[in-house]
Amino acid sequence: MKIDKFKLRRMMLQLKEPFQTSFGTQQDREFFIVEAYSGDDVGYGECVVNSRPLYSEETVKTAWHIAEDFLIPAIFEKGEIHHPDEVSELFAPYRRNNMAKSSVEGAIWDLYAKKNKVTLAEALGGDKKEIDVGISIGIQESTEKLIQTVGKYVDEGYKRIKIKIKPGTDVEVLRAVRETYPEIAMMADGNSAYTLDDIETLKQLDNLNLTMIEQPLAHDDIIDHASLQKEIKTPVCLDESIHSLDDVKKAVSLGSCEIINIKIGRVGGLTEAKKIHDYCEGHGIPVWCGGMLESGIGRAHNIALTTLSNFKLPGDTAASSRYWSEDIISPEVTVEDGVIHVPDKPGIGYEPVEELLDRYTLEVKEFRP
Ligand code: OSB
Ligand code: MG
Repeated sequence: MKIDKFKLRRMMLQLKEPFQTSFGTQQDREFFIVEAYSGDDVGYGECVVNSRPLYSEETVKTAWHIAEDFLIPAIFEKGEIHHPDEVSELFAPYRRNNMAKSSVEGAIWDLYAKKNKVTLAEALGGDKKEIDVGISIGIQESTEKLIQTVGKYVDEGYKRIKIKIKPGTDVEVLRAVRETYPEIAMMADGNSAYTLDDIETLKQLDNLNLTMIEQPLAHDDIIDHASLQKEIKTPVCLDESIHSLDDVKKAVSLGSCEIINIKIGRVGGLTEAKKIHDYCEGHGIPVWCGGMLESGIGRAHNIALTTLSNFKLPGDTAASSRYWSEDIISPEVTVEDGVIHVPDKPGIGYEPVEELLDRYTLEVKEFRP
């Protein structure tokens, strides 16, 4: 297939409630959408980047720049694309900028699936008809509020509750939740806020029967995480430290983690995500799909990826209504009894609504060969 046109849309949605992590609080959700046009078909990708470089080094501006000035021209220069796996090869000479790469590659994956009249899940090789989902809860103003919030999502059926922690808002808070809900699958995400100096605190988490602890130590570390994993029985899960299959191989060989969180944007796209999935499957490392507070478009990509067999643990892909009073796709993503039914329409399987896209678009730019 040949791409006739790309359209980038910078968008702004408002989260229903602020989302607080150890690195900051977010209410505005600025991001951009990539539309890839070919004949009568359009493929959609989402750049899951943030306005500020707090989670990773990329921002909306840097990712747009990389997409506009390097990635889109590389696609036009190549001309014919036979399979989306060619895209990550084409982008490989450009270092990092994974969220930018993933957004363009994602639009091409959707387009490819639509042209071949298969679902994105099928194009990736996934065959689950429904996927188990959990939810990620931000740091709350009080323990009572947290317990109440956990209760709401447990009642809604979410299969695993993730709670954000930071130094000072961790052991006591999690213990209170555990006492209230002795049975739930519960985990904590430190978003790199701890160091090995906090080892005593991290060891106390070991008594709370957590499914895992996600990225407690530095965003670029796999050495200290290996030391930590030797000291605790709770599985360590890496998020921020993993940008590629090579990173995974090193982390697994060092024993830095027992579980991997795969985010399509963080690893540079679906092709790399699938490689990581396959490698982990062969090495007995379960994976799950992380989230970046996506709009419906990014959410649809996450759902398709999660249909692969080694996504053995519930991910962070919650319902549209958990984030937005109005999502930009039809139908919205819904969760029933902790599962999402995988759509059976070609491509991402949810239709972006033109009128809603326009309503939340701040800036549009089109590119032709
Ligand atoms: O660390 O997984 C994370 C959101 C933004 C940045 C980083 C993270 C998160 C989440 C939310 O945990 C996941 C979601 O609900 O999309
Ligand atoms: Mg995380």
